Amino acid sequence: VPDPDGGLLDTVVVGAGFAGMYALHRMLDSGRTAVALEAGHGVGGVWYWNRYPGARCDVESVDYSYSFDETLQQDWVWSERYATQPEIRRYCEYVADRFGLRPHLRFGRRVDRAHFDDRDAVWTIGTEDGERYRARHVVLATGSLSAPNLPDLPGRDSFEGEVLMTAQWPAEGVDLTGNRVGVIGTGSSGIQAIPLIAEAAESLTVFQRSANYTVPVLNHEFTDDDWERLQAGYPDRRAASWRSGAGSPHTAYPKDFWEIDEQEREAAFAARWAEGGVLFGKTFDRQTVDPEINRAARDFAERKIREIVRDPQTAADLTPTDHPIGTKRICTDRGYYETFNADHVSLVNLRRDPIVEVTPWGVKTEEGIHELDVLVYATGFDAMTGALTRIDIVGPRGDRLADTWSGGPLTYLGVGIPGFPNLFALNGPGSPSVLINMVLAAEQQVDWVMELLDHCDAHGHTRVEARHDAAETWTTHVDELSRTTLFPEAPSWYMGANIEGKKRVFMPYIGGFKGYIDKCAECRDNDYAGFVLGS
Ligand code: NA7
Repeated sequence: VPDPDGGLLDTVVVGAGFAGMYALHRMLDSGRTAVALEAGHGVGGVWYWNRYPGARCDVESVDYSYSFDETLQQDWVWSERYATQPEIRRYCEYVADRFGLRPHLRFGRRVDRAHFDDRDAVWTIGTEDGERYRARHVVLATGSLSAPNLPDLPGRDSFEGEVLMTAQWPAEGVDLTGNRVGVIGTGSSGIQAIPLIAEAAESLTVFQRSANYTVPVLNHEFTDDDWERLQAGYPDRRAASWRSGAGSPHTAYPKDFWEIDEQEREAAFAARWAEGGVLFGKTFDRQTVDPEINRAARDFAERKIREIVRDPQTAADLTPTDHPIGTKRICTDRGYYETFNADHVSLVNLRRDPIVEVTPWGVKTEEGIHELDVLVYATGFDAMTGALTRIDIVGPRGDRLADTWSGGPLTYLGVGIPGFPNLFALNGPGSPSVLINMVLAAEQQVDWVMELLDHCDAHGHTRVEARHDAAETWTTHVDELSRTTLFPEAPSWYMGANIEGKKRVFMPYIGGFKGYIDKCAECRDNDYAGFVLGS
């Protein structure tokens, strides 16, 4: 068995995105031996792969960045309010260099198995190329939106033109000039890419299964003055973020929706819309809880669609019908609705005119044939669990993670998984992850896992495993909390609804970042009740 690191490691980290890099940094910093195995040929995780035109984070750059090192925070200068994929990737590369991670990063390694040997309490982690690593602990920093979903459309592989996926866009870019392009999928990725694809292509056909709400991103470059103000404000901004519900310093309109009149509500929505970005989805407290507040927000957003899109049928088709606003991740755009006013852009509403098959020449729907040179799949991810269950993870009693989760994921605090000792998921199902700023979420979880490992070492425990009953209780709590909101009404990827055959359960913890931090602290302060510590 080739063991490139020649011995037993303290920890193998799977993935070198934001979470994996921070986990590796903390492990090394505390004197543990560790490597991070990464499928990509560079760091960044989703920001390594998602190179489609227009790819940009919908959380502001000054929030979607590490907070653990004040000098890093002061030294790195973000150029825009919302950073593009290339800039985020450059940031990740910079962090890898600055913290000396490179000697411990192994690129081009896609982990496909992790088996626990009960006799010596060691994990053997394998890559697709047949390498084997042995470690006491495994940290799964595999990402919540990293396992791409390529739908199994009839005739899919017969298409003779170029096939692209937003989640695996070619590094060298693609020149779409003069091409007839089709895009399937209108989530965040499709909505960011479509205006730019339309600019380049001879014609663009958008195949939409569900319309989504999108808000203009209103990005801008930072001036020197902006940056000076932002840098000075970092301590307060971060402090507010750590106390917040979503890991960023923003708050809802200061007054209750029901205490103000129609005019003030309208002004509040208009002000949020004018600020740009996803926060429109949280203009008022309880907007994703109270159906009437939600309806008011929807009415405002839907009026915007009708104001922009000239063709009434297209405007109606672009209006979401299947979910309260904000219960699917709200999208942000630059000129998305305007794109549909161009003569060379057309929208196919798949609910009225479904895809029959993909043919060598394009896409056949019930009402016609759409001839294409390029077909782009912006069809999302097997969210939250996909990256974990695609790895053959087997615990000491022979349990396979993918099987034990077939009825829905079971975790304690999103981090510990019963049946799988010494293995930790970061931003896993049952943690707030995709509902909040995932960079701070990753920092918090890594710090918490490090404390747990240090506690085990200090007390001579060589095994730590989430208790089954604690995981059941936590997972039920996660589910019950979601039911106090409108989120379960949406057929979203939060619910697993975008993947055929996937159990529909609301996967992220919706009790907010601060609420989650408190739950984790409570567990620690109770001597990690909820985990079995032993040897
Ligand atoms: P999303 O938000 O899951 O969007 C995927 C889109 O692809 C969505 O419109 C889907 O429609 C559509 N889709 C998926 N499968 C099909 C099939 N079989 N036929 C037609 N259309 C399909 O993924 P994104 O990459 O855009 O964004 C993911 C997150 O990344 C985003 O929220 C940000 O937080 C970052 P559906 O809505 O399922 O009907």
